[in-house]
Amino acid sequence: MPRFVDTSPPGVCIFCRIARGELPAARVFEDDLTMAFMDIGQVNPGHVLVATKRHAATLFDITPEEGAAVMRTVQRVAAAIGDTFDPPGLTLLQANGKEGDQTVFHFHMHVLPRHADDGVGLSWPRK
Ligand code: DGP
Repeated sequence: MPRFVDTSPPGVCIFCRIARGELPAARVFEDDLTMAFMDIGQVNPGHVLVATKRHAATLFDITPEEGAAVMRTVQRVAAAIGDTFDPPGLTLLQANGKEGDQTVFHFHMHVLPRHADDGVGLSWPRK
């Protein structure tokens, strides 16, 4: 199974700092294993990240329980995005490794509302 290098210096992972409450974030949901907060970059309005609370760098570092919990939270968040923004489409993205476009090495999934001609294409997640 391929694994990817965690490039974040020990102890300074941004999402661990958000999980500990050391960095501000617009949180929209949390449970025992996961947290959901607005992406600082907002590719489209309502762009949310769902992350594990525990530090796990990539897909290969989460437990099956964390994976299931992340998808439960993704479904909740997607429903809330639907109620709030009523987007006609929704894209999920989960990046692994530098070459896979991962920039924060703490497992997370993007939940992104989509609209016709919103300019989000193959260059996702950056317009
Ligand atoms: P990825 O490239 O898939 O690893 O996504 C990382 C995302 O994390 C990127 O869309 C921007 C977002 N991000 C980076 N730093 C922060 C931060 O300090 N707060 C929040 N809310 N989001 C952040």
